[in-house]
Amino acid sequence: MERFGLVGLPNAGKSSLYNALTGGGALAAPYAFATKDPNIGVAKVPDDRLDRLAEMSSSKNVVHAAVQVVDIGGLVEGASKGEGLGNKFLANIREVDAIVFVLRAFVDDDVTGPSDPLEHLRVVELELALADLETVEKRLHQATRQSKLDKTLGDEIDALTAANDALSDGRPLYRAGLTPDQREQLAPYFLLTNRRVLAVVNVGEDELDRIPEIEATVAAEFNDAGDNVEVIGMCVQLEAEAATIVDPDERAEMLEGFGLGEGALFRMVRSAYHLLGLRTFLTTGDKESRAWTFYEGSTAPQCAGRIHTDFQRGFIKAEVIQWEELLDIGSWNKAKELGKIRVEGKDYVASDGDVMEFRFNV
Ligand SMILES: Nc1nc2c(ncn2[C@@H]2O[C@H](COP(=O)(O)OP(=O)(O)O)[C@@H](O)[C@H]2O)c(=O)[nH]1
Ligand SMILES: [Mg+2]
Repeated sequence: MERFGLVGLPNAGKSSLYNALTGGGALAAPYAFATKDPNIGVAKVPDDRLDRLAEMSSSKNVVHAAVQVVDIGGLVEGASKGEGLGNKFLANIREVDAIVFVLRAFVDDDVTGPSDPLEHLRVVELELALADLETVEKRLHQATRQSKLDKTLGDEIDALTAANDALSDGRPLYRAGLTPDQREQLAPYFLLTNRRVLAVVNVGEDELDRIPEIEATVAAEFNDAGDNVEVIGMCVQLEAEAATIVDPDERAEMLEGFGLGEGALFRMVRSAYHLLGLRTFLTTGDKESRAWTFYEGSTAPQCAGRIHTDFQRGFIKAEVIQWEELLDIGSWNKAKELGKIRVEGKDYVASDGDVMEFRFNV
């Protein structure tokens, strides 16, 4: 399962956000395999398409896609030099697939620390960039030496040099304008900033009407990051309170009451999921409707393998229809009678929102 790590300075609201995502009624997924580590939890990925297909099929069981969320504590100014938890927190970040920055904008005299999200951003980015710089300098030195004998290292050295230039200026790699090739060259080093970032700006409950404005101010700071970064403003405290309300109607009422629509948690999880290159295909029937995660660009057999490795090994064909068309027709059997279900072979590249059934032999 893919992992998101929450990263930010003390008192930014990481643990509150973590609880809202994994502990409350709204998003927490009741998965038996949820780990016992108090800082790792599972959040389900809300998906309206799944809910509607489940209704169409009168499914007894509905299973959402899910992601792991990790509350990574210990980032303080000087962490890259061993302050606070130092390298331990850096190691924890290396293990996640996507980084979620939590940047504080709320003002509260009882909670120590700065309230300027741009100051939070500056410290967080500098610490991560410095940690990456150390890795890149070491490897660049080594690769330059090896290149005297090994002529194949030219592209890697080029990528390392570009990375070194950006990081020396304190600029994270997602802002460095690296080409996809260069990012690929750097992939083996698990650099902290060679990934996409979702930045959550935690706005105070007394400033809800300023959420769009504050979000835009932070987003403007990322104007050199292209589509590597997305910014979402929310009031973590209110979202966390809403998440403890188990009844969906009551929860919606509370969020509406604050003018927060469906709440920002759903949007946040969907954005993070998408930013990671994760996509969803669906299966539906009277027993179960389910959302399955696949990586963008996966073929039909690879999707089948998400369900069971036997499905991938013995793959014969996939029957496919987009969710919306299926919903319009009203049932799988009817869609089949009408000839609307496509038959696809092993080279078919799946699309987000495909409803699929697999034929295989074992
Ligand atoms: N007023 C206010 N306080 C908040 C908000 N979000 C978090 N806090 C408080 O700030 C403190 C630190 O939050 P926490 O989630 O533990 O931050 P962490 O150190 O990043 O894990 C706690 O006392 C929270 O209740 C918010 O949106 N508004
Ligand atoms: Mg915490």
